[in-house]
Amino acid sequence: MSEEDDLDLNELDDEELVQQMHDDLYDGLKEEIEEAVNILLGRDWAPYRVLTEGLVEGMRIVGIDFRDGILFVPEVLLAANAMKAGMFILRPLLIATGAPRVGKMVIGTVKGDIHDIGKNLVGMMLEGAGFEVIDLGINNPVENYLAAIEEHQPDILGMSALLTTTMPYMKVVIDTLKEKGMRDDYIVLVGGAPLNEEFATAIGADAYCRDAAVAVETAKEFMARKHNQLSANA
Ligand code: B1M
Repeated sequence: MSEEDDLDLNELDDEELVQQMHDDLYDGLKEEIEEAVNILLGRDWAPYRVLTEGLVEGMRIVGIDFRDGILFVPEVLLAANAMKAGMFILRPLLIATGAPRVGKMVIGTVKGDIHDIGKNLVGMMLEGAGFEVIDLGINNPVENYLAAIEEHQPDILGMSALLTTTMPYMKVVIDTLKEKGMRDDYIVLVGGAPLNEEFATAIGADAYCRDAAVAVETAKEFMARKHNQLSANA
């Protein structure tokens, strides 16, 4: 039995445990991640802190070694599965805030792109802030967004892209909304690691959201503006 197998996560202090989570995420160890999340929650860590310091930071490290060719797709998939298992535990805690309904959002990852961890996180955080979230999943062609908008009549359309090759597809969606005369009916928020504010402006989105917390703040801000406009026009 290796030294690793003997490791009792309960015996680690908070800092060591978070460090161990980064290692376990890197190694795609789902059960260890689940255990560590539960231990930190048991030590009264706020779910958002467990998420950001334990999981998101761990995935950032995975991303660096993926970029540098040290980790490959199969390993990163395992890391993603471990991260999702941790998020699954945190989800009900993040969304159970009892916040009043503040708006509705349709969100999905664009066509050609299967990354969904960031989008899922944004969805969770928005639900926690009182938004109703309709998640279209990954690899969405423009038709999916249009159908969801028609069916659910959201206030906000959110799009996620993690690849430089898929981010231009967001413009296809926005241009289609323009062609149909629907663009101004919705707040369009975009996000994903390769994007920035200039890109969001260039494609005609309302705002770029750097992370899930910014997405929540931005969504709330736009909803407040929308309500102010509606009451001014009443
Ligand atoms: Co991929 N991948 N990947 N990958 N992957 C990246 C994105 C990459 C940067 C890695 C690297 O080289 N460093 C690179 C893209 C390079 C580029 O385009 N410039 C890359 C590549 C190249 C690829 C493949 C092409 C690899 C291959 O096959 N050779 C392939 C493409 C598949 C496809 O989509 N067609 C691929 C595949 C995969 C896996 C399947 C193995 C896996 C995805 C599993 C999954 O999502 N279920 C994977 C992963 C995990 C990553 C990295 C390591 C991590 C992404 C992640 O989950 N981050 C990633 C490296 C990186 O991003 N640094 C990488 C954690 C997450 C919390 O952050 O997604 O940024 P993020 O989301 C944030 C914000 O961006 C923002 O808020 C979130 C929460 O704070 N946000 C939004 C995101 N969406 C938003 C939407 C909004 C608002 C905010 O709407 C309003």
